[in-house]
Amino acid sequence: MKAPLLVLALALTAAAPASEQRIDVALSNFKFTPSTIALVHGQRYVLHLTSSGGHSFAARDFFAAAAMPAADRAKIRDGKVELDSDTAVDLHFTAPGAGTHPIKCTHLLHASFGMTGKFVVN
Ligand SMILES: [Cu+2]
Repeated sequence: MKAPLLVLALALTAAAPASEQRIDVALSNFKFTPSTIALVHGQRYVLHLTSSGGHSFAARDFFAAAAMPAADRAKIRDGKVELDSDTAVDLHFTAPGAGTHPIKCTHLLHASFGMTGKFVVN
């Protein structure tokens, strides 16, 4: 009687909706940790941004391509999210099609000091 149970378990696994995955990214002088964010097309995520020091998370192309609830899209201004020191912002989204999208901090000289990153969607 084990085989029917196994089939049932596999069927339930396949039918389960994709759950939201959390990604933590820390902004600090002068880097994103991690700097490469790997995503899977169609997967739902919540991006949890935290900052020590004032920084921005600018990813205009990615934000334009990703599906996102209006409440979270409202946190984005001119392609970026601004974070004061010791603050956090959550962004829920569904990963867009495969591709690479740049991330940078737009504060003066921060990107030239190395504060850049990328989304890589597969
Ligand atoms: Cu910065």
